[in-house]
Amino acid sequence: HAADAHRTDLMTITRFVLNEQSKYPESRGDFTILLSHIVLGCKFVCTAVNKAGLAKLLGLAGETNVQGEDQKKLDVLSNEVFIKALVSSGRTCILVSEEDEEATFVEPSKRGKYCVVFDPLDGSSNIDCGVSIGTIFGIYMMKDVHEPTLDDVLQPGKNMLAAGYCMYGSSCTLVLSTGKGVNGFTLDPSLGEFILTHPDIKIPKKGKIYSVNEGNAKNWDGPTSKYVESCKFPKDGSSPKSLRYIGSMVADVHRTLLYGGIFLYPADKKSPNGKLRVLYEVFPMSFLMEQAGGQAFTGKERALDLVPTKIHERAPIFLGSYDDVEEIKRLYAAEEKN
Ligand code: P6P
Repeated sequence: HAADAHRTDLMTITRFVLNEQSKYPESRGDFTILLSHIVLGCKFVCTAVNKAGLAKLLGLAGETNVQGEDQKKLDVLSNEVFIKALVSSGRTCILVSEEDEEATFVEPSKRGKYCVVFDPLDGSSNIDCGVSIGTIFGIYMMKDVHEPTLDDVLQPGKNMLAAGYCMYGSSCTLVLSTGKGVNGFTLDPSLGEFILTHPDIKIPKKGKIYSVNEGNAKNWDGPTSKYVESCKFPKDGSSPKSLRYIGSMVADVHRTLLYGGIFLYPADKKSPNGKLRVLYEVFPMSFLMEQAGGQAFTGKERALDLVPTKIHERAPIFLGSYDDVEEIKRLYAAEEKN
C-alpha cells in the first residue's frame, strides 16, 4: 500500500531535517530548532503575501488600516518577523538582512552558534502585479561565539552549512540544502506543514532556456554579449535557447533548477559588480545549484570561492546547468588570454 504509506507517512521538513541531521548528532537539536524558526517566518510571509492583494480591504501591510495608521510595507514587516523569529530561536549570533544597513548582533543571553544571512522578501517590487517573490537565506557557523565580529559572516559561500529559499507563488515552496543534495517542500495550508514534494532535486546537465535582462545588452562586456548571441544564433546548428526572465530571482532560479538552463546577472558598464548581493542572493543560490549538480560562476571565479569584504557587496553571477555555465566560463577564459 505504497500510496497509503505516502498519504499517512507525511515527510515534513522538520522530520526530514532531523533525519538528515542525525548524521551530525551534535548539531541535530540546535540546527533543527534554527530551521523551525526560519520555517515559521516563511509561513508568516506566505500568508501575508497571499493577502497583500486584498490589502486595501483588510488594511494589511503596505496600506493604512481602519484606524488610518500606516501599515508597514510587506518587506519591512517580513524582515521584522524573521529577525524576531531568529533571535527568539536562541541559536543565532549575527544576522545580516537585505533590509538592514548594519548587521544585527544578538544580545549575549540569546546567542547561539549560527549566523543567518537573508533577504526577507526578494523581488518585493513585483508584489502588486502578483509575480512570485521569495525569501532567500544562508547559514554559517560562528567562528567565535564569545567575540562575534563581522568576520563571522564575511566568509566564502563554500563555508555555508545550509542555504535555501521559499517561493511565494501559486504554491508556497521551500527549497533547502544542508550540504547533502537539494530537497523541495510544499506548504500544505490545511496542515500548516511543509511536505517533501521534490526529493533530491538534480538540475539537467544542459538546458534550453537562458534568463537575463536583455534590456542591459548595451552595457554588457564581450564574453556575456558573445554568450547571449550564441544562445540566440547557435553556431553549431542547434536550435536557439528560449528566453525566460521574470525579474524575480527566486522565481527565475526555481525554474532554472527544475527545468535546466542558465540564469545570468552579469556585470555591466553601469554596475561593474552586477546587481545581486553576494551574501544573501548569490551565495545561497550558488550553493543550491552546486548541490543539485549545476555550477555558479562570477565571470572571474567559482561563486562560492568569493570572499566578501562588505555585508551588502554585489557580484556578477552566471548559474545553472553545468554544461551551460561551462560555456560562459570558456568565453571568459578566452577573453583572459587575449
Ligand atoms: P532587473 C529584484 O529586484 C531583484 O533583486 C532580483 O529578485 C531580480 O533577479 C533582479 O533584481 C531583477 O533586476 O535589473 O533585471 O530588474
